[in-house]
Amino acid sequence: MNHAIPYSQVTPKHVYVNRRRFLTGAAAFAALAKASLANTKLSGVVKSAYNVGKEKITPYSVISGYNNFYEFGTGKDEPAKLSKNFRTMPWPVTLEGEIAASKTLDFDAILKLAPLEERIYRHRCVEGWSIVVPWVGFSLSTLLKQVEPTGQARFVAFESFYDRRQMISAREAGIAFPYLEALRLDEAMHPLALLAVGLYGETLPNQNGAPLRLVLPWKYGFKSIKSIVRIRFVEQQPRTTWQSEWPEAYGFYSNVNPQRDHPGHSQKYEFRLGEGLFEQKRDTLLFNGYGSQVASLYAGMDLRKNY
Ligand SMILES: Nc1nc2c(c(=O)[nH]1)N[C@H]1C(S)=C(S)[C@@H](COP(=O)(O)O)O[C@H]1N2
Ligand SMILES: [Mo]
Repeated sequence: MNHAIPYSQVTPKHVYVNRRRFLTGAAAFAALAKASLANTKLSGVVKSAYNVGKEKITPYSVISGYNNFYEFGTGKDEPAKLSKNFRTMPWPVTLEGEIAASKTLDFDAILKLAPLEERIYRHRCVEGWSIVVPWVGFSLSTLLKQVEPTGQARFVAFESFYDRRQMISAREAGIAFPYLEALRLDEAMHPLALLAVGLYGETLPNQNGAPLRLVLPWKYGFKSIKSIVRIRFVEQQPRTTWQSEWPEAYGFYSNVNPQRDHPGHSQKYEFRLGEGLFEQKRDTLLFNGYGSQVASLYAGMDLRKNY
C-alpha cells in the first residue's frame, strides 16, 4: 500500500504549492464569484483500505489535463479549458424512481453523509490508457442508503448535468446528452463503487466531474459518470449512452476484460499515462485487477457475452 506517499513526491513542488487554495478570505470570495468550489482543500480525509499496491500515482497535471468529458469537448485537453466557468454551486442531486419517497440532497449535505476517504484506484479507459488516481470520497452505497428501494428496484440509473449554455451541443460531441449510465443494484451497492468528490486531497477539478461523480475501478472509464444530478432506481435494465451509440462496442457491464476486444481497440494491453518517455505497455488485467473483490458479482455469467 502506498497511500502514505506525500503528494509532494509525485508532483513538482511549485505545482503542488500553487494548486493549494483554502476556503478563506480572497479564495472563498473567488470561489463564490465563480459559483464553483473546484480545487478547494478537503479537510478530515481519512485513509482507506481500498488502495492499489506499489503502483505510482499519476501526476496531478496528467489527471486534470488529459480528460474525457464530452460535454466540454472531445479533445483530451478541451475539458480543462472549456469547463473553467462551469457552475457547480448549488448542486442538488435527486434520488427517485422505485423508492419509498423521492429525495433531493444538495452537494453540501452529501459531503456530510460519511467521513471522506482517500482511495487510490487504477483507472482503465477503453481507448487503451490507464492512470492511478488518489480519489477522495466514500462508497456510493452511503448515498443510496439514504432512500428505501421498493421490491421492484433492480438497477440504478445515473444522469449527468447538461446545459447547452455551458456545454457543447450533442451534434458537436457526436453523442446524445445528457450522458447516461447505469449499474445493477448489487454492483452499485458494492463498497468499491466510489462516489468521488475530490482528488489529491482537494475538491474535484471541473474537468474531472465536479462536484461529484462515480468511480468504478473494475469497469472501463466511461462507466464512471461525471457531474451527476439524477439517480433513478428502476426495474428494467436502463439504456446507457455508449451502449445506445454503439452496442457492439459498448455493453451494459463493461467490466475490464482483456479477452473481449472493442472493435476499434485491443483491450489486452494498456499504456500508463505520466510515465514520460518510458511509458510502459502493460498487460490489462481481468476486472482491472479487482477480481478478488468483484468477481463474485458475476458468478455464472459468460463475461464475453455479458460485455
Ligand atoms: N458525463 C460524462 N461522464 C464521463 C465522460 C463523459 O464524456 N461525460 N467520459 C467517461 C470516460 S470515457 C472516461 S475514461 C472518464 C474519464 O475521467 P477523468 O477525465 O476524470 O480521467 O470519465 C467518464 N465519465
Ligand atoms: Mo474512457
